[in-house]
Amino acid sequence: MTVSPQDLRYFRAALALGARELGATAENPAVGALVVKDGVVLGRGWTQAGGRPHAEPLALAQAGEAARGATLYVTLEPCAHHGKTPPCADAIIASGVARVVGGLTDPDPRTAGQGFARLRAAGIDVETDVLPDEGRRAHRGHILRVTENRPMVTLKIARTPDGFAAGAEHDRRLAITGLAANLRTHVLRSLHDAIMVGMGTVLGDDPLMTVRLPGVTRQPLRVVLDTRCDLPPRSRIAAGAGEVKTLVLCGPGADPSRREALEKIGIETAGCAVSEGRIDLRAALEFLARRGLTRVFSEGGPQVGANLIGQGLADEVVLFTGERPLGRTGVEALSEPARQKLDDPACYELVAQGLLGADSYTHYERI
Ligand code: AOF
Ligand code: ZN
Repeated sequence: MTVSPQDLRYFRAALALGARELGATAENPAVGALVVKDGVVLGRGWTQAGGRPHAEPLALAQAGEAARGATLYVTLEPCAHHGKTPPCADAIIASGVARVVGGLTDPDPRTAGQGFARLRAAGIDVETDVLPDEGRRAHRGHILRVTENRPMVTLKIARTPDGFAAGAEHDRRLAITGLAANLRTHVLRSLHDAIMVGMGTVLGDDPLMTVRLPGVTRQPLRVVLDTRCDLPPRSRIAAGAGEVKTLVLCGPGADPSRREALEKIGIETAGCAVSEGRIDLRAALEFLARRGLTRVFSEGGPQVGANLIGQGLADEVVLFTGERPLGRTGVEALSEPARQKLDDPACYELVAQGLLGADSYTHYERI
């Protein structure tokens, strides 16, 4: 049996279901599952916020007895281990489904092929690796956390059409993009576990780094890369730390009394390795992965962005270009080497572009 166009349609629907809690399931992947028989969808499930229950048992429970003889579409290999929930592979076998159309093998060593193998051993007809590019995109955070000990990183850059992120010193606040692009930014934030920002941006823009969308209440963790622990207690990030979880990563030389002052107002601080006077990005990401984070949204500034791209750590890059030129010199949004790397087809693929009101966007994925 092979995968039919109809299968691909249902598999895409499962991917869309999985995306429902994207940004809220860490440290688990956001998986989607669909139970279908004779062209009728009998059950739909997706990994719940917090990572459990998993997608498959929910879809199978909805289908109930009718799952016997049906096809289960699932965007990632079903788990084979007894973790915080029993193995999904066993639930699938018990449900009596005849066929499983599955995505990529789960790199989690507790599963790593054993989920599919167990289904086959039980006589279920199993297809694997369906739509691998889409599957990798959907589960990139989980895959990178398991295979590279770091979360995936989406880097957002906003620039004027003449290439600046801000005016020169003392003139940094600058509205580059309009409402549509700003709303898109909030949606993107909401699809990540954490929002990461460098101290330059905090001092220059005094951002809030929260999701402000009607109906969205979950706030990603705010992560500030702050070598010397300079975060001003009066900054908007520090002032709001009571309501939104905030983590300051600082270097070993940071003044302990400053760390204490931040801890007192509800900000978590942690020491992190430094390289060339800045928080080492790889070390920072490894720290976040150990905390179970899988998806990080980096918003600044140009220095952090250039380093993420330079070190091969910017997995997706969303570039917003506003309509009003700065018209004078300022802070470049993208360093020359970073721009070259983005334009290099051996390094990045342009996966989407379009307009958002008067602004434009381009979306790249690391090869
Ligand atoms: C699935 N379906 O919907 C998800 C899976 O600690 P546990 O028991 O929740 O297991 C966590 C692991 O399960 C996680 O590392 C990943 O390999 C897998 N996630 N598996 O069958 C799901 N979210
Ligand atoms: Zn599972």
